[in-house]
Amino acid sequence: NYSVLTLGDALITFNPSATGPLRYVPTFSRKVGGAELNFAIGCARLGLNAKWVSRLGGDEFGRVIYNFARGEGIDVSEVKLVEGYPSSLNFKEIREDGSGKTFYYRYQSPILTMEPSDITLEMLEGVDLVHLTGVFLAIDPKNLAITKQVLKLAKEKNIPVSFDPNIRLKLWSIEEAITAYMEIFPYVDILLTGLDEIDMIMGESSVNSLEACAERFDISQLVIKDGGNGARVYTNDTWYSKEAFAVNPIDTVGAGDGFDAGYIYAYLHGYEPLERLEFANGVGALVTTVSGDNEGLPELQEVLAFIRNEKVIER
Ligand code: KDG
Repeated sequence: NYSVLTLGDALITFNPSATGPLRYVPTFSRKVGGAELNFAIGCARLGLNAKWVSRLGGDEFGRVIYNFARGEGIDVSEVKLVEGYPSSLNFKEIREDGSGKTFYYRYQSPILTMEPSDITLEMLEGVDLVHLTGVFLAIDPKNLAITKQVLKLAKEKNIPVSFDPNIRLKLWSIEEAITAYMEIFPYVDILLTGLDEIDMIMGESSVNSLEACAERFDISQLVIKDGGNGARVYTNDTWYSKEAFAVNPIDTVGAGDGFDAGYIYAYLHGYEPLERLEFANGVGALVTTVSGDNEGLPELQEVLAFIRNEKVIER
């Protein structure tokens, strides 16, 4: 079986009990979120081995996240609970079309206790792909050094790297983000980015500028996610595109992480470019049909049935 490793922060996510402005929502469901953790859960549900490197609060909420990740079958051997650092919180506002806003209460994330020296070659033993995202970078300037340590060791071991910029402008400015990405992109083999994000990073996302970006950084698969409009990939000097599946979204948060997990599963299993996009679109679409950042992440049979439009016996 294939193994992936990811590194990142997690939060307790409070999903609103009603749609509309948060100030009118009196109750919330306590859930778990975090872009890289969502990715790891997505991979594990599809049947990959997923190792998640993180630091959690040494409080009750930290234990909720730890137990949740463990329950999903994720390798948490590199996750530590840190006393004195409360877990970070994220309150979500959700609108009728499933889109939303994020309100972070994320001041002294436990992940700030991590150092580059915490990343070792042994951690990468047996790993077939490393996946990183810009959320971890956005949390603290020091996280660039940790990310680069992972990337250097991955290169040393010839492990392919996928990266999702996951721009979070509530955590840093676009200028800070671009400066960090320019240091990361040269290490990236598979870039999984939203169309709006690559637009912000490159200044424009014309076909020419995207191809130039892939060539400049030697990115072998430049994957562009465009939500309900589908996705495309530029690889081996060719563009492939696949339309999205039509669903009624109720909570779109986490769809991009699901897409990433689906794409990486399909890539590791040798799917062709169009099949990778179709599979990833399927995972992303299913995520949006369930409330929560990761509850809708499907198991393998579920995605296969969905993309083949097979009837599933429900009762
Ligand atoms: O991609 C989904 C994430 O945004 C969500 O789970 C919370 O990690 C998170 C963040 O910082 O936005």
